[in-house]
Amino acid sequence: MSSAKQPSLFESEPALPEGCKYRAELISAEEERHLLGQIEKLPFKDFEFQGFVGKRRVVSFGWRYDFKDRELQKAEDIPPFLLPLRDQAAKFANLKPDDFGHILVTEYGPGAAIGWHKDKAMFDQVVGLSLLASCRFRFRRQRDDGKWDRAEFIAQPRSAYLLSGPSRTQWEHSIPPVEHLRYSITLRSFMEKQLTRAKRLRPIPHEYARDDVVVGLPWQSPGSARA
Ligand SMILES: O=C(O)CCC(=O)C(=O)O
Repeated sequence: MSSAKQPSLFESEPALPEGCKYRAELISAEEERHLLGQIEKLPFKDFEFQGFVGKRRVVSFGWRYDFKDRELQKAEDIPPFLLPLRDQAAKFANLKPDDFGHILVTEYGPGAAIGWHKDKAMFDQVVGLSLLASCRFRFRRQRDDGKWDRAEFIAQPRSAYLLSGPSRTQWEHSIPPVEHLRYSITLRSFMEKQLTRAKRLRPIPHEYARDDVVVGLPWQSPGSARA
């Protein structure tokens, strides 16, 4: 499906936020199997942020955001098996493959979730691919009257979503606990100035790096922050 909106059963169901695009079956079942075969071998690390260990495990490539030093740092090069996917994601997002200088692979074991957050301001466009199992992908944005606009879609295995424009910068997103093992591959482009600045910094070698942050669990009360 190339539209930004999934079929709506109810008139009142909100459309997806502006700048969000969903594409079912971005990759084939065979491509998914191949990716999973390679992903299994990755040295995932428990997601950890300020002493909290989540049920997610992550690996970063290209660049990573260091939450302690609050800056981009060089990570292991993007491995060859992810390059064809990067090409497909770039086409989907109308970008060049090289624009995606950062790729995060996340493993969600049953019960794992990601809390409400926006991606860090240094990132620009975001493409997320889902593998193996589906999840609810939820959006929220607080209105001036304090109430929340909400939207969501089901991210099916092999599908991709794009977050750009307001869906990326104004809306927070979260994924409630998944029932079955799910992997996601998140490709992020950079705001130009941020990457230029990061490149001036001395690259810190990382075999594979931890990344990401939970900002309040999805079932907790609203707290706004950037992840
Ligand atoms: O797993 C996903 O599709 C979402 C990942 C995400 O929101 C993040 O890593 O910031």
